[in-house]
Amino acid sequence: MFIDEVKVNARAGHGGRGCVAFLREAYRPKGGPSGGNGGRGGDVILQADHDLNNLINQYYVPKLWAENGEHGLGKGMDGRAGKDILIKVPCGTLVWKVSGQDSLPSGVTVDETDEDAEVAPPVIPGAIRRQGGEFAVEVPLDDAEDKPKPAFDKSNASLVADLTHHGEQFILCKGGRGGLGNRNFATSRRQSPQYAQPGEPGEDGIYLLELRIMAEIGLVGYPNAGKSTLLTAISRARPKIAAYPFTTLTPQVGIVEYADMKRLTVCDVPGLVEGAHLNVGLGHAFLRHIQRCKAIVVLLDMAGTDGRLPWDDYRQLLVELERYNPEMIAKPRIVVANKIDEAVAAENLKKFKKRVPKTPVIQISAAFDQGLAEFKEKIRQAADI
Ligand SMILES: Nc1nc2c(ncn2[C@@H]2O[C@H](COP(=O)(O)OP(=O)(O)OP(=O)(O)O)[C@@H](O)[C@H]2O)c(=O)[nH]1
Ligand SMILES: [Mg+2]
Repeated sequence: MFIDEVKVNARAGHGGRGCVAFLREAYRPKGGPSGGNGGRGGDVILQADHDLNNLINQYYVPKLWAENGEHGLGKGMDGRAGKDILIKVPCGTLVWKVSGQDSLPSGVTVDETDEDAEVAPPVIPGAIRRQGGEFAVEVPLDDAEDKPKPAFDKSNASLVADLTHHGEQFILCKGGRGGLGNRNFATSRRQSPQYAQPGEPGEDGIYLLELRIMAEIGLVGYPNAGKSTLLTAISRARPKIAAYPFTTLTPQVGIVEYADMKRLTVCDVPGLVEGAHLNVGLGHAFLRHIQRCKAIVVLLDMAGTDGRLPWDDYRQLLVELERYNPEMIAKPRIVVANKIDEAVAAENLKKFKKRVPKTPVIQISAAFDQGLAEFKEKIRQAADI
């Protein structure tokens, strides 16, 4: 399953609360305040990883909760910090924060039992009042049925991060600080402070993770134009190839290698059809993956195998790209005539050149390895590597 959009519920760990305790030992009947500090809550960290190609892990585990810090203890023992959680996401993941939706649903019951407390804290100006277990909230996981649905509405979401490079990290939610124990509040005038700080709550929220594949060249064309055949011919990618439309159902990335060790990533997206910008066919859902490409290859079936005319295809493809995002049309574009091995292709190409005179066309046969060297050079120039 290819998942490129997912809604997650992230929550950093809460800080542990500080402890109120007094040391009592043999020969030290008044050992002074000894409450340890609470540990900090764990962070939720996202990290881009080039070994991943979609967000399937987050689809199955949308709850990204880090550990809470432990509470401080007597005898000056500090609580252990909560463990961070590191979530690996594919390179090209955008992170949107959904406003107005808290990860803590309303009506959450707060755990009031406070068995660890040694002394109930009085109100002291300057110290944060300990509020029972206000931050020690265990929130029930959302309904199992409530699985992330594709095509999320981003109108009330703001972009907070874009993880493009392998290893790049982003702290999605910062853990809360641990509270200070009462030993920190001892002064010469108040030698037995009866209070300690609560831990701070960790950040939380609902986020949308959206993958936009990081490829340098995007291949677009009608179904059956030969996109997957072309990708197979120029790279080691092995997408399925077949003589029926919508063979390719998910974006496929191939790496084209050159003699001087340079590499170029090419992304084959499912075929576009008229109305793709309105989500007809599979188009809309996958056009986002070529949004970041440096150049776009428009692949035309010059033999008109499916009964369409190449110049109509070309015009329609440009319309779809422009309607989806006008920036797509401003990118460098390479027009490629495929299936040139077929008899009717030469005639169609002549007509195409008449109808679209100013556009240079590269002629190839992806299946029979014609014109591929020139094509590889052209995409390299377009990507400027
Ligand atoms: N004669 C000829 N046939 C080709 C050529 N390139 C591809 N084909 C055939 O065209 C058909 C479709 O090829 P695909 O590579 O699956 O096309 P696609 O554009 O990836 O199609 P979708 O994944 O459905 O969008 C297959 O039967 C290929 O064998 C070519 O250069 N010449
Ligand atoms: Mg294909």
